[in-house]
Amino acid sequence: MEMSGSAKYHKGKIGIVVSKFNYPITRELAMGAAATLSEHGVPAENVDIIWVPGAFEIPLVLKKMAASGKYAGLVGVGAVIRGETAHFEYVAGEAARGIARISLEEKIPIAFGVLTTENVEQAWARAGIKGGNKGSEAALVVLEMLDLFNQMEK
Ligand code: INI
Repeated sequence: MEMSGSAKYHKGKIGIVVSKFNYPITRELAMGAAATLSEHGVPAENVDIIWVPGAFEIPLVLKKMAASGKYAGLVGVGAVIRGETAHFEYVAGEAARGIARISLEEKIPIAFGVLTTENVEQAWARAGIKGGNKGSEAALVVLEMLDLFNQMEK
């Protein structure tokens, strides 16, 4: 995904909430997110990574982190794979709805880095093995949104 290239870190902590379900795909997404934050100058001590059981649990932990007031922005990463579950729609839908709602409620950027794919091959293709890493893209979106908020305050 092309970004402005201007995204840079300003202040505050960034949290990454990552689901264990479909590990090690989700590990690659979380590492992609953390690497991108580091590349853009976010010090490692300002990045918290928290593991949750599945994508369904991501919003609750994001909510607690956002409500703590300690975080400038958050990233939720996970992998929901249709081929392996009958309740794909519920898990993916609740993760997306929950993340969107918390971002609006708490007024901080929270990027949706949860893969929703038909099969494991598609998930790996979006986890950085063949190029794009959705966790990395999600982290960049948070930095770009923080830049935007900074501009809007001027
Ligand atoms: N959680 C995922 O993150 N990805 C999945 O593909 C998935 N599947 O296949 O079911 C999944 N299920 C677990 C779910 O997120 C919750 O942990 C569980 O329903 C308990 O609340």
